[in-house]
Amino acid sequence: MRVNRLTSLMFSMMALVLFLGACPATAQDELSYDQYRALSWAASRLDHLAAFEPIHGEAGMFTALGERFGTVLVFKHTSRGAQRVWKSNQLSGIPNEVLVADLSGDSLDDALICRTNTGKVYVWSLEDYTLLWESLPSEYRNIFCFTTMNMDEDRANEIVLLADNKIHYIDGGTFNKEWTSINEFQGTMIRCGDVDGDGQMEIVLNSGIVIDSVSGSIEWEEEAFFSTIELLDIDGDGMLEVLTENGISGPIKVYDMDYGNEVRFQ
Ligand SMILES: [Ca+2]
Ligand SMILES: [Ca+2]
Ligand SMILES: [Ca+2]
Ligand SMILES: [Ca+2]
Repeated sequence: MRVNRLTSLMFSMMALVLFLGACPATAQDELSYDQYRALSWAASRLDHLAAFEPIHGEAGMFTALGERFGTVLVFKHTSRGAQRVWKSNQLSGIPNEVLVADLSGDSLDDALICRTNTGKVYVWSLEDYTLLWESLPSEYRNIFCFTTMNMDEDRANEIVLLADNKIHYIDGGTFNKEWTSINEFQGTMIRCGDVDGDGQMEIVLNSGIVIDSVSGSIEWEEEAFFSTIELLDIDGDGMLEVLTENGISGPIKVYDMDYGNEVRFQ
């Protein structure tokens, strides 16, 4: 009787050990708030660094770094430190920007995207870092900036590029080029959103141009944008404002495009 009880206790303990071993994340791996904030902060400030949550809900956080010797690296960060988990093949050119994005359109990040100084775009799966797509070597000479947004009817988000002075949409599911603007534009930062509340997407460039996403015609021009732009509904009216500031210092300007004016908060 006593032996039986001992045996069942041993089995229970073995089951507990197996159960704990099967749990991939332990509370000890979770980043502290300060660690999490430091990573998020650096990733939001640096074009060459992108941060993303583990896609299967494990503890910690990942960063992707486009380094100047021509590769992209992925690190896993937990409270115990950082560990390199992936390195790309040698890319054509030096990374200018890395982005983590949802291309499938289900609001979950699934892709790591990089543009290089030789006009190449690379897309890797966040699941296993397999190369999903790369642009042809001679397709673009210069990519000035890029972003992702759903620009058309299908669910997949598009990669939106300003390359060789034209705007291009690349479908995030098929990687077919779906649209190229006829007009030429300049800019070093690009954002997409419905900034005038008409239900249609606009493209905003930091050169101060707001472009209709269907016709490619200029809807609004303002020479006084600064180097950095972001689109955000800052006043809660349900419409995006254009927030612009210099990369280093100086004031911020907020533009309300449905009035076509800078906003002065009262
Ligand atoms: Ca997705
Ligand atoms: Ca789409
Ligand atoms: Ca609009
Ligand atoms: Ca607003």
